[in-house]
Amino acid sequence: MDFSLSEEQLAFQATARQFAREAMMPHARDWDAGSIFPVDALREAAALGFAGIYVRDDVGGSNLTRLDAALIFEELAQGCTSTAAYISIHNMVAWMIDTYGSDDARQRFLPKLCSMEHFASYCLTEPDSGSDAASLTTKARRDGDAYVLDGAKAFISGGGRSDVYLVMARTGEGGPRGISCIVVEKGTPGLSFGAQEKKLGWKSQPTSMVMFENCRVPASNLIGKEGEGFRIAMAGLDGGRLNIGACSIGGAQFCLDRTVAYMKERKQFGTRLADFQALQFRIADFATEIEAARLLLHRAAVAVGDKEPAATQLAAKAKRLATDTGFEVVNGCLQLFGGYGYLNDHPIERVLRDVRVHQILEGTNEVMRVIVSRNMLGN
Ligand code: FAD
Ligand code: 2MC
Repeated sequence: MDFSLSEEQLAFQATARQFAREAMMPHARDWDAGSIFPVDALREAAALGFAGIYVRDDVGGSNLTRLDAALIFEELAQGCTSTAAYISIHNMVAWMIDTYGSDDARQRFLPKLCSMEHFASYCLTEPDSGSDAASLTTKARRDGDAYVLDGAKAFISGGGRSDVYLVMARTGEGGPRGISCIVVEKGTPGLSFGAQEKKLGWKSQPTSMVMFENCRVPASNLIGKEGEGFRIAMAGLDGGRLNIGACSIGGAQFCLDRTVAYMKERKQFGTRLADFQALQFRIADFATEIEAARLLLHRAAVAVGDKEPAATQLAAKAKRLATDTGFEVVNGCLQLFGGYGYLNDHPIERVLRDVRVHQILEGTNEVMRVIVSRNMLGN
């Protein structure tokens, strides 16, 4: 086992850190307060190679590994957790098209996704199909050289703003084997959007329903083969779950660093917070838990990258641990800031609102436990 990072990894980790500090951190509060989707900053991130991190380079991708991506997302999340998480979803879609799409689809969609001239959304969840994703009912009917989609997707990140919607739709039998993965481009007649959802966090990215009514797209927009859509969606999520975990760890590290500095300054009972052993022990535990979650995440990232048989299990374990740890650490840091932690003068309450949803989306943490325990019990 080699726990050291290569020269190259250290270099793009430093690039991501610098970008997060200079181009994201100073604006994150305004993006949150104004629900601003920061298009210019996103395109700057893309110019650094962060929009197609593990997409092949012939279409503008960076051709890096899953571990590289985890390093990058941990840094970006320190700048703005919500915006980093959107970049993660965009990367998931780009990877799915790169890995399973035809050459024609790769050439049509990926260059503009890698530069973020176009933004992407991942459309799996429906109003009546959340954790039980294979029960989805959005239909795609083959009609000559087209698919015609009817149905609705719920909670779609980037909804209304994205240019490319990667939609899991039913083309065949009930259950996971009747699902296909199809690109729908913004502007297609029959594609429409619900109102923007009002959320606790993740405010720098829009979320809405995405509706299809007699929505006709070229048959060449099919990604992979008919009936492979569920497996493609799950394979995408194996990587997405790693990145969401990395975003939680980044958010937690950001808050812990600020808390340590605050404890050295803030005095009560004539002494610094840093001198209370009860509080010293708490930050020791936070640092230990972050390190443990990060290690498992990196282990899972290698497993997903190398397509190890245990990859899905490890990704589920890592997502569960990293997002639970992230939330607990950020919440603990807020406590150490006392009343000031609750005010939006400090960034901790924003990060708390942003990381909370990581325990729910890309598979709830209960679903992560379903994945892990099913494998243990053979259920
Ligand atoms: P449900 O599935 O109804 O679950 C309700 C509760 O029951 C949860 O606590 C769940 O863990 C628990 N539960 C369900 N089944 C089991 C079980 N078998 N065992 C134990 N507990 C169980 N989806 C997309 O496709 N694309 C997106 O871009 C996207 N972005 C999102 C952005 C935000 C801000 C949010 C909030 C959600 C987003 N989602 C997106 C949807 C998200 O993935 C779902 O909310 C999530 O998968 C849970 O589905 P649900 O909300 O229908 O909850
Ligand atoms: N990679 C490849 N294939 C996979 C896979 C994976 N990680 N996981 C499952 N499959 C295959 C599996 O092998 C099976 O294939 P086959 O039909 O050839 O036998 C098929 O998919 C069906 O698998 P299951 O029998 O395990 O399916 P089940 O219906 O029991 O569901 C479960 C499994 C609960 C794990 C899945 O429905 C799930 O992950 N639910 C959570 C949904 C979710 O994560 N939503 C996130 C939406 S995106 C989001 O929130 C964003 C913010 C972007």
